[in-house]
Amino acid sequence: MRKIERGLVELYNEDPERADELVFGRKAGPGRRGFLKGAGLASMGAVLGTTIPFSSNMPAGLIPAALAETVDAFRFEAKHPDMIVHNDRPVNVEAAAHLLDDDVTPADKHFIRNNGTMPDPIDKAAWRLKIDGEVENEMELSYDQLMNDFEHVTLRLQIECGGNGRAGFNPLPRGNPWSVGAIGNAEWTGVRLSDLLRAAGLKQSAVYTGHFSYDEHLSGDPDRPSISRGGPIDKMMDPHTIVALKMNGEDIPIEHGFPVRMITPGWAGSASQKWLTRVWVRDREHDGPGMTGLSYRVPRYPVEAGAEVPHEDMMVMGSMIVKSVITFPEAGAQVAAGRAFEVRGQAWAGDNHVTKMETSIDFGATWQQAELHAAPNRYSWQRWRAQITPPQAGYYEVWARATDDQGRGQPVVVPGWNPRGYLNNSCHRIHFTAV
Ligand SMILES: Nc1nc2c(c(=O)[nH]1)N[C@H]1C(S)=C(S)[C@@H](COP(=O)(O)O)O[C@H]1N2
Ligand SMILES: [Mo]
Repeated sequence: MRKIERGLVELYNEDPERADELVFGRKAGPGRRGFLKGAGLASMGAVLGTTIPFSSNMPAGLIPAALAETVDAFRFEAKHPDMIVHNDRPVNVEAAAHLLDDDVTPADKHFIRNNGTMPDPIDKAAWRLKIDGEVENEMELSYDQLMNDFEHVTLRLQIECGGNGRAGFNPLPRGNPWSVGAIGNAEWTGVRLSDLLRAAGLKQSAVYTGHFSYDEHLSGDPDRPSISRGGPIDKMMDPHTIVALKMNGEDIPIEHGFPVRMITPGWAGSASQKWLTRVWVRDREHDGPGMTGLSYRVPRYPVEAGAEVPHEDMMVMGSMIVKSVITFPEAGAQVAAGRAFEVRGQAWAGDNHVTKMETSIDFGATWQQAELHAAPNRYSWQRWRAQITPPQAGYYEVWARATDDQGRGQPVVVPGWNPRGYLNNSCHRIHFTAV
């Protein structure tokens, strides 16, 4: 277990004004910081090891990304050593941003989010998928039937936890304090859920699905599902919503849902049931664990940070929103002053796609357009690249901002607070030093 000193970060979280005063001295003007001098320069310099050329642009209260790094890490077998483990019961592991540099996320760099137990794998031959509820013909399908009787598709699909970015909210809502790495874009092979639902024959009354699985609730109560979410029938009939049998061409690893899981790409990851055993077609919004109260729901109207929101004013989340991550260089890189170097990453936008990518190295005063690649298929993330030249030696941050085809961009600051801390799509920032 590795611990990093984060006294200043704690201070910023608890009392940002005092922290700012300590580090930057008295404020230079409304919402602006002065140039680092005196004690501020000394304390920040000691932490960062250099100066901040654009410090006068730095919004007051903003924690330099170099200080906002993750604090604890211990290892989880089968995952890359740089993965960040938030919890071991249930298992919750996210990727450090630089691990997301592959266009296709390998299993050892894909985040894990469990709500219940990590189940023992069940035999493929014994496994069944039941499709029941508002259908003409209830079905029970074997693994072999899914392998042989239905058309297969192979797609790169993003799964992002609804709470990815939660760590940025203040006050911090309960739940895993995900940074930016609860996102993956593996290549999944399986059958379209729409083909299965058509084979079962949807009734007119079919409006929603409820998904079930064989992992157990942490209480050990076998009648209590760990999580059981679903989605509206039009999303479930989308040809990219699949019942997956393979991850990156191989059996799905147990932690990602062996032998069969759903992928509902672009929506909160919780709609992608792992260890799938049943799709219950319903005549109303599903009401399993994870569908009601504050879970995977957001207020119908903006609320102030820390507000208590009546459950009836909450609505189920749909698509995730536009977002991007800087995957290269790794935060803290050292580069040559005055010389261009490549910065790159991935961008995605839930049900939409990304149409513009920009970077800034002067705390958002100016933005440069980056090169943006098209997705190989809908619901895959998109690669972006930029050439960046730091004008002189010192401490810098790269900020990255994606905009989607609806014209919606990522906010620089953390967006609207909600009780469980979903949908934080604020710009990812990393620091680097030019020497
Ligand atoms: N059966 C089951 N499916 C589940 C979960 C779970 O706890 N149990 N967690 C969900 C959540 S909240 C997310 S974000 C995704 C994460 O998928 P991954 O662990 O393969 O990355 O799985 C979803 N499917
Ligand atoms: Mo999640």
